Amino acid sequence: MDPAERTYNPRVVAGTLAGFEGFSRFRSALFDPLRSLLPVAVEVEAVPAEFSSLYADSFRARGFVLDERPQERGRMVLAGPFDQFSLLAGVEEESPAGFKELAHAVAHAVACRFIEEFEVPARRRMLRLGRRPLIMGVLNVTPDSFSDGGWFAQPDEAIARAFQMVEEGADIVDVGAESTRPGAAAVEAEEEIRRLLPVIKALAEQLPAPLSLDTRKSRVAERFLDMGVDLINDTSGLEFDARMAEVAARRGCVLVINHMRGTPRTMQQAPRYDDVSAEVCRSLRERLERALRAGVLEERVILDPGIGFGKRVEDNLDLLARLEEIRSLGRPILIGCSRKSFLGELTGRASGERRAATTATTALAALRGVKMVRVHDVRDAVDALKVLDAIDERHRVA
Ligand code: HH2
Repeated sequence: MDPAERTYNPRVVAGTLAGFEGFSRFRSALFDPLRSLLPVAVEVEAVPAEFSSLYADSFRARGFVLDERPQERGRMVLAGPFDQFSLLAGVEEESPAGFKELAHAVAHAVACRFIEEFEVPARRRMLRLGRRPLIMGVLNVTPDSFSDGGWFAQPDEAIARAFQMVEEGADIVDVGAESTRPGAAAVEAEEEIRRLLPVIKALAEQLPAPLSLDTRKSRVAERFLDMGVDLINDTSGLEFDARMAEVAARRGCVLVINHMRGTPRTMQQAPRYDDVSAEVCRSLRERLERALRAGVLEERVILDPGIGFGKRVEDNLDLLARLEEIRSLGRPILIGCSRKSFLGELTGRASGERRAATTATTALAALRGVKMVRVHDVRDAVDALKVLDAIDERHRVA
């Protein structure tokens, strides 16, 4: 070949570090040469002022790069390749005081961040959460839900809708009888049970998919766990009813802990965060620990950052942009963006016309390692995930 005609055609290809997260060309379950090199940055907070420069020196001595700026607020950011973080799990030195605990916590967070698959034991079956997120279909047996209030308030309609969603590809059906839309009034437990009873009775016996119950009340949870519900989806994140964690522990159900600030009635009254991702992570961590103290098995907990629950549009966007930070808690993530008002604010569309906007969030969630998406329009999510799967398949190493 004439050297003048030769072109080496050099390109940064998908599958190298630049494209590491999206593609798996050089990876397999057993062999992952790039993981060890993967650059990772970890932020920690609440570092005691008197120790921060000692800790920073200890990390530097182990080859980490430190970002000095955030230290004023007790924060520290350290960066290095994945393998270097793994080595922190082996730190044994007791000096400087407290460094060992910090090093172990950091190593744990990094190891958790890259967990790709979870097995979550539900009461009657195992939920396998892998590369493709599971689809949780929404069934509101309420007169007043923000997007579908009253559509399925009659038991027959609700039951038929649940079967239809499973036929369309829903992996789980989430039934709720109390709207948590902003400004909604609380519903008494008796009324919630009255609305749910005929629906759950039929579905627990017949639906060929796990059943989730969206409730904040332990009494309601208990009533329907006895009937065969597999998951409790507590939108208040154990805040509303102090007995909820204990009931979930005793009955051995899966527990979804959702982040909500305030109550549905108050949550949209001037919510404010300095760093929404860090604050939601911290709060979910505390609630996870509360659940564990009550006896809930860690392997049964799913975490949800609570899109729209006491958050401004920019907070929801920040959370979605930084969804992967929550993965450091080591539990699968669920998100629910379906038809929510921030999508209306971004697109100018009414709740019934937010399907395309919702689907964009489903695709994003899948690419960010979310393990479950809660949607009203199941078919849209199924189609979006099929397309992503087909693209991903082209790059997968068996
Ligand atoms: N969103 C809603 C209800 N439950 N549960 C979890 N885990 N995550 C969510 O984002 C979530 C949820 C709100 O949506 P919807 O059920 O459609 O409305 P309403 O509360 O008005 O019934």
